[in-house]
This record gives sequence, structure tokens and C-alpha cells, in this order.
Amino acid sequence: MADTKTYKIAVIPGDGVGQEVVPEARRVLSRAAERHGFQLQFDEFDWGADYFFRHGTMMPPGALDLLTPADAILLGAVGHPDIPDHVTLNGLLLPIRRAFDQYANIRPACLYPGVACPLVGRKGGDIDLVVVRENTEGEYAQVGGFLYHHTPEEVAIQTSVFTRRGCERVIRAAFELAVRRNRKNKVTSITKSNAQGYSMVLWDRVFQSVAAQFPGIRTESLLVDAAAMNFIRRPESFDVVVASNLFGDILSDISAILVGSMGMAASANLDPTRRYPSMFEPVHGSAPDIAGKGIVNPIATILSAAMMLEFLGEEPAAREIEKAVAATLAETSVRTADLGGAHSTREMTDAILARVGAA
Ligand code: GGG
Repeated sequence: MADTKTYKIAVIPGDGVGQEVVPEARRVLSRAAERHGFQLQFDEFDWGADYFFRHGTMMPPGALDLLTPADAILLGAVGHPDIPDHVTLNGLLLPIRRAFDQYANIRPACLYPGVACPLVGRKGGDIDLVVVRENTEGEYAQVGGFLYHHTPEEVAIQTSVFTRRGCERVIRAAFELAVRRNRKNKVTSITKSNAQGYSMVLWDRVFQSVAAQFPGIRTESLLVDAAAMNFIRRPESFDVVVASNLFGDILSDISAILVGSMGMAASANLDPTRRYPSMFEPVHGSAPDIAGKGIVNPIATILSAAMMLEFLGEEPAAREIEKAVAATLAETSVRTADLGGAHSTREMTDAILARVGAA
């Protein structure tokens, strides 16, 4: 008899609601594994704000070495009201993305039947786009410094880093995704190259050269301000949208709210070469305002877990989870507060679990 396939999953619940959504995603993952005949070996790490209060760092020295053997990483959220956000983000999330070369941050936004869209006249299925965000350089490269620190003459310099290689590989990942999706066969590139005449002009040039290798894919180039407007005005016209680290971060919050809630926005930080483990996380942060109340929507993390299974090659299990989420949303009787209901995090997961494999 063939050995049962076992995947090693490093789990970092992190802070705030991360502690609540990750156990729910694990319940769904375990059910999917049981149904589809593979095993998941979870290895949990208590890194984040509480670790910071005890040790002065968000994760221990050698943390990345501990993650390296994993097949994938499942992350909850990072952030705490008593720690500056740049400390939490640069102490955990960004180092993992960079060290493991997770250069493509995939952020889908799909308007599910049964979910209200804040835009008038849009119904389920009308919006189905993916933001592909460059994830290792650009505006988040953390290159810069202070001069005359903490004096009235203080100067801060923050340099964006755009490499030809970095632009090329994420733009290529976006085109390949458009081919795989086979939906509108369109990639939209976002820059601000009228104002940023070096970095984003390089991006525009690289976009044109990669586009030439995908003649079956239509292209569009938008300045980020026009893109923000058009996400609201004509969201149905987008398919795959590729953007720099900062612009992708901002636009994917807009697309998340257009399809109902940040509580449903999933994401994958991919190293498409598979040299390092990829990381899967809800787009939302630690949400201290609702943390500990048991009311956070677990769907973003559950859908991120489904993206993880798909990346690991367990497509049928991933599709089953997505269908269970879609069926639960379409049925409309179970809703967390972000969707206008009063059900708990656990009740939302229970409703999804009840539908896993039911379709
Ligand atoms: N779910 C991960 C999380 O806590 N995200 C909060 C955040 O600030 N993210 C910034 C980013 O994705 O670059």
C-alpha cells in the first residue's frame, strides 16, 4: 500500500484575532485531509506580540531555520496596540516573505452569491479579480535611514527598490495566472510612472516585454489613482491586476471590501519556484477592536488554507472547501458581524464544515 502523503505545516497564529481564526482553519484543514486521504502535521510557533513582550523580538534568532523544513506556513495576524506597527510588520511578516523569496502575493476578490456588495447593482459573480502584489522589494524594501535622529532637523529617507528581475518575475506570475484562470484573459498593470520616472518606468518597460510573450492575454496599464477609481466604477472589468508592494497592498484592501468584507479576503505569499515554503494568511490584521470576542469572520483564513492545499497539489480538497464556503454564504442564514449577522466565529466554521463534501 502506498504511504499516506504527509505535509508539514508551520503554524503561526500570531496576534489578536489571528489566535481565533487559525484554529478554525485547522479544523477545516483536518476535515479536508481526512476526506482526501492525506495527513497534515502541524507545528505551531508562539511568535508575535506576546513573544515580543517576553523576549524583545517578534520571533527568536534562528526562527527562519525552524520554518525552512515546512511544506507551507499558515499565518494568522500580526499587530498589537502597544507595539508600533512597523516593529511587528518588520519583525515577523516581512522578514519571512523576503527570506523565503515569496515574491508573488496573490489576493483574490470574488463576490459570492448571497453577499451584499457595497456598490449598487452588483450581484454574486459580477466581481472576480485577483491582485498580484510584488512582495519582496518595491516600497517595502526597508532601505533608508534617519539623519539627525530625534532632533528638530531630523531627516528620514526611504528608498523604493525596483529590480528588473523583481519586476519581471512577478509580472510573469501574473500573466501565467491569467492563462490558468482562463476567464477574461486580461492583465492590468498598475504604476505611477508619470510621477515616479525611474522605478515605475522600468516596471512599465518590463510589463511590455513580458506581455509580448503572452499574445493571448489582453493588457491594460493604469496609474494607481485611476485604478483606485476604476476598482469602484468598473470592478467587473478586471481579471488579474499586477502591482508593486505598496500599490498592491492598498488596491487589495479596496477589492476586499468591494466583495463584502476584509473578513473574507484570503492571500498566498508564493515562492513559485518552490525553493522555500510559501505562506498563506488572511489579508486582515490582528483587529484588536474585536479580538477575544469570538466574533471574527474565519472565512479569510479558511480560504487561505484552501489556497495552501491547492499550492500543495491537493486541488480536490481545496475546491471542496471553497464550495463549502460558497454554499454557506449563498444560504445566508449564518453570518458573522462583518456580514451583518450575529453568529460566532465557531458557528460560521461549523456551518462551513457541515457543507464540506456535501456538494
Ligand atoms: N494577516 C497578516 C497580517 O497581520 N496583516 C497585517 C498587515 O499589516 N499586513 C501588511 C502587509 O500585508 O504587508
